[in-house]
Parts: sequence; C-alpha cells; structure tokens
Amino acid sequence: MAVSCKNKTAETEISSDNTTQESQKPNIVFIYTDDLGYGDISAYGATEISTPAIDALADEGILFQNAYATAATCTPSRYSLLTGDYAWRKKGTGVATGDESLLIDTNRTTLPGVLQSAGYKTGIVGKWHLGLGDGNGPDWNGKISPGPLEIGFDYSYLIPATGDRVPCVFVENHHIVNLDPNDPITVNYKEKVGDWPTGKENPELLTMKPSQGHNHTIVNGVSRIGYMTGGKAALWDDETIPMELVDKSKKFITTNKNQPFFLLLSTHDIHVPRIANTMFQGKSGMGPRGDVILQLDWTVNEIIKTLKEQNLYDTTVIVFSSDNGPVVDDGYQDQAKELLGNHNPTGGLRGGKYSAYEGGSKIPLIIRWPDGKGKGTVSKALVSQVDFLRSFAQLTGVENVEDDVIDSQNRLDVFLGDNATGRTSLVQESFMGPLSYLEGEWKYIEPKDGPKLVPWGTEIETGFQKEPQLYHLKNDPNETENLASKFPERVSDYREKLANLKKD
Ligand code: NG6
Ligand code: CA
Repeated sequence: MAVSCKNKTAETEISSDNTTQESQKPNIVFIYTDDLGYGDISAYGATEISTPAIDALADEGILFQNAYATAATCTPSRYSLLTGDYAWRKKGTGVATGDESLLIDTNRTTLPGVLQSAGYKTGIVGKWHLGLGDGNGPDWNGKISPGPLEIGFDYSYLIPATGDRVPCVFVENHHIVNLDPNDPITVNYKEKVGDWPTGKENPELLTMKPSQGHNHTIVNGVSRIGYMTGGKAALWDDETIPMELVDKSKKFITTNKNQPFFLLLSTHDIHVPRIANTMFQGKSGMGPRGDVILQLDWTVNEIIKTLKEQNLYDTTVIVFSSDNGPVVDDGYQDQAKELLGNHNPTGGLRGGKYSAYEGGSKIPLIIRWPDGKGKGTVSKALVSQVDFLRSFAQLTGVENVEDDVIDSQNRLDVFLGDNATGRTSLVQESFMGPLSYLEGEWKYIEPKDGPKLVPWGTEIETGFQKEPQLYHLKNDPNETENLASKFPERVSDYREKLANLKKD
C-alpha cells in the first residue's frame, strides 16, 4: 500500500510528490469503548436498544463475530492493544489504581509509536488507565510524565484512570486542565486526605449510592475509589464527559486533517458511574446503563459527522470495539439490574467482565474501511486486539517492527475481510490471573482455586475451578459442558502450549 516510513524524504525536501504519498495512507480512528458487551448493540443482535450510528459502521464495514480483547478487564486489554503483547508478560498489569506509575516501558515498541514512524500524527482522547509518571506515580501538581506522549502519542487528553477513580480531572498532555496553583490537588489511595466528605461518612450527600466499595471521596455527588482534595476548578462534570471527549476529538481531527492521523478515542461510556447527559437520561427505558449506550452511539455519530464535514470519511478507517465484556452491577446502585428487562449484555455468552468465560473478553469489533472494502461482511475469523500493532504497521508501510513485540501478528488480511480464518490460537486473561487458551474450536481454561463469583454484587462467574476446563466452543458456545475428563490428551497439549507461550 503506502511507502515505508524509511523512504520518507527529509522535511526540507517535502515535495508535492511526497505529499501525495503521505495522503494515500488512511487516517485511523479507533473508538475504544469501556465494558460494552457482545450483545449490547443492535448490530450484534440487541433488540431492546437501538444503536443506529454503530450499526451504520457495521453495514458499511466488517462485523467480527469472533473477536477478543486480550483480557476481561481494562488495564491488561489496553496494555495489549498499545504494545502488541499479552499483558501477563509484565507484572503489575492487573486493574491499575488511579495513582499507578506508567505501566508501559518508554523504550519499547508501541502501536502509536509505529504509526508515528509512518508519518502519522497520533492522539489519544479519553480513558487511559495505564498509569502515569515514573516509579513514584504521577506528580499531579507538576509535569505528569512519562505518559502517552513518551510512548508514541503526539497529543493526549485523558481521564487518567477510570470515571470511578480519583482524581476526577482531565490531563492534557503533561498537565491537569484548569488546575489552580493556589488550590493544589492531593490524591491518596490508602488513607483519607483533606476534608472533603466521603461516601462512607456522609452517605446522605450522595446522588448515586455505591452497591459495593466506591465509598471514598465524593465528587459531584458520587463517591469514588480513592481519596482526593484540592483542584476544585479542575473537576470534571460527569454529565458532559462525552461532549468534552467529542470536542477534543473533533479538534484533533480538524487540526491534523492535512496529514495522516491516528486518533484513539477511548470513551468513558459505558463504564460506571453511568451518568448520562440530560439529552439521554431516561431515553432507553433501561435506566442509566441503557442511556449511556445511547450516549455512546451519539459519540460515534458525532465522529462520523465530523469526518464527513471535513471530507475525511472516504480516507479514514474507523475501528469500533470494547476493552472487555459487560457488567450489570459494577458497584453503584444505578438500577441496571432492575431495569434490564429482556436485554442480554453478553448476547448469551457465559460470564461477563472479569470472567474467564467468553463473556469476559469476546467483544464487539467493527471495522469500516474507507473504500467500501468488505462492506456488509460478517466475519467468523478468530481475531485478537493484540494484532492491531503489526497489522497497522503493514497497513501504513512500516516494514520492520522490532522483536520486542512478541504476541502481535500481522493479520491485516483478516481485518480487511480477505481471510475468513484468522488466528489459529489466542490467549485470554481473566481477572486475578488465570489464562485461557483458544485453539480452533476449543478452549482450555487453566485451573485456579478461588471464588466462583466475582467478589462483589455482580453475580458474574469468575470461571475459577480447581480442575482444568475444556469446552468445544463451536458446539457449545456457552461453555456448558466441561470436556476435560473426556479429552485428557487435548488438555495436556493445550497446557503445554500455554506453558511454552509463557516462556517466550
Ligand atoms: C473494580 C471496581 C469496578 C471497576 C473495575 C475496573 C469495585 C467494587 N469495583 O475494582 O467498579 O472500576 O475495578 O474496571 O470497586 S475496568 O473496566 O477499568 O477494568
Ligand atoms: Ca473496561
């Protein structure tokens, strides 16, 4: 397709010829949603809720029915997307706290770094949750570094961790937005700091009550995980987070429209706390969880509109996916369970967010190519988000990706809809560590002793069992019959393959 970055002429020599070559490279907008399930959108069969903008991407592009995040929680999935490696290779990549140090080595190959080397302007807008700062964590009142800008992004506008973790502020490039130096911010994940009320001490002040945990500092009537004080002028408004992220995305797109760009729009929706904007409150009939799905669809529509207005729609690849499976009650009393009705967030898969079962990491994935490539295709190919690094390297003409990228495979033909088979195998990581190994039609889950249900009110099966589990996904997609004792040789084969992968 496009020329390798290695052939790029020096800046002083930029000619019209060079401009033409660069403009052949498609822009990439990657919309990475949070906790959106396989069955949460109408493109994937939801009948109780309608997501027309997302569905339009599927109509115009390729819908993948066998796509996986590498993990059933956020931090490890995101780590894999950005580094091309399974996160279990690096210690400490489970769900990150809100004051974690940067989890990605600044000297390693990354997806944005690869695209930068291909001449792209790279930006991330939205949820980060991969840690910030050096070994001592982020310097909230000073320069917050290293972070996205040190691993290949030219621009960042971040929710530092999650919407339910402090600090509830945006970080633009290296600094908190609107931070008043006379009102410095303090964050602590171990003990209370300052005198702001907490959900535990002052539940009467809450507009949304926790169902589990989430009882530390109250910000905007919602108690969060972690304590903070100060930085009042910098606090975000939960009801306008999506508008803020859309606005920053639009600015990034319009500013960089004359060169290839990569935008990772990492939404807060549909993670907790689910606080829809007034435009969407009560609109789904399913309570806040349904309302924020409609809000997410609005976000997608705004991005499509912007690309069309800027005449970029025909030169931009749009990827839409989720970081892990869905959860109904994730720690706040937002009536998600009571109002769910006939909606099934996993689309019938067993488990959900956190789980070793399919509901944990089988996610929606839609890719809409600019030239109508693959239009209307439904692909059953086995794909993993870890493969975007090498596949987009291929797409953008980067010939050599360093060997430090272990797990990513170039599967551009699959993403383009030209190969219906995909990977032969992949690995999934569930909450608290156990791995699953998928090969062909089979899935093996490592034995792990532990709670059968996620330890808070989610009613999600962890998938932990003392004995190995083996399922035939083709015949039994809901993992109802453990075939491990019937096929002991298969179990040892997969156990060994997993052990070998761990040695890489
Ligand atoms: C859990 C939180 C949950 C969510 C999750 C991370 C409780 C009881 N649960 O610890 O609400 O924040 O971490 O979600 O505190 S993720 O999508 O970012 O991985
Ligand atoms: Ca998530």
